[in-house]
Amino acid sequence: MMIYLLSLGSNVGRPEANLARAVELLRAGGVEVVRASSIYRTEPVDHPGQPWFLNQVLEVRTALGPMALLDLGRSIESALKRVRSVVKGPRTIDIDILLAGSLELESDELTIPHPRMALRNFVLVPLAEIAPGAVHPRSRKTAAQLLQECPDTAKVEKFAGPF
Ligand code: PH2
Ligand code: MG
Ligand code: MG
Repeated sequence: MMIYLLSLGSNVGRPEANLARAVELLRAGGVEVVRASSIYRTEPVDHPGQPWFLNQVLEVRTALGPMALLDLGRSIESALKRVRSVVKGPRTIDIDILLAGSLELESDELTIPHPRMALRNFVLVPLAEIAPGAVHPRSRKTAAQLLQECPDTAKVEKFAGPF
């Protein structure tokens, strides 16, 4: 079994329902949700002028390897009718793999740890809520440390939870 930390984000349609549906579809795909963070309302980064997001982080346990989990995430993104029109633009659901224990992986399709996770409050706030001691294998810093040192100034507000 593998433990992963996943980041979910949505800012199109009904974001809260999209997050819930994504969790349901992950479970149906053989993924056990161990912990779910609160849901946060977050100011968009990288591509301003789009609606604010809802973001959540999940700690999950599954027999799926990283590529199989990536495929499941993509199939859920398709099921929720994600349209890739603008890079880093609005989406019904985005499912990103942040961490997979001490695993480091770099391929054309997938990089673990997620290359931008340490730069984003919308990732680090929910991550540090449920897994403050999770270690980033490259920097060897914990999620709590990464959050303290994060230069991002985009706003992150509690929307719902803790669950
Ligand atoms: N995702 C992005 C780009 N910008 N901003 C917020 N607040 N939340 C996101 O999930 C997000 C983003 C690309 O994946
Ligand atoms: Mg993303
Ligand atoms: Mg993504």
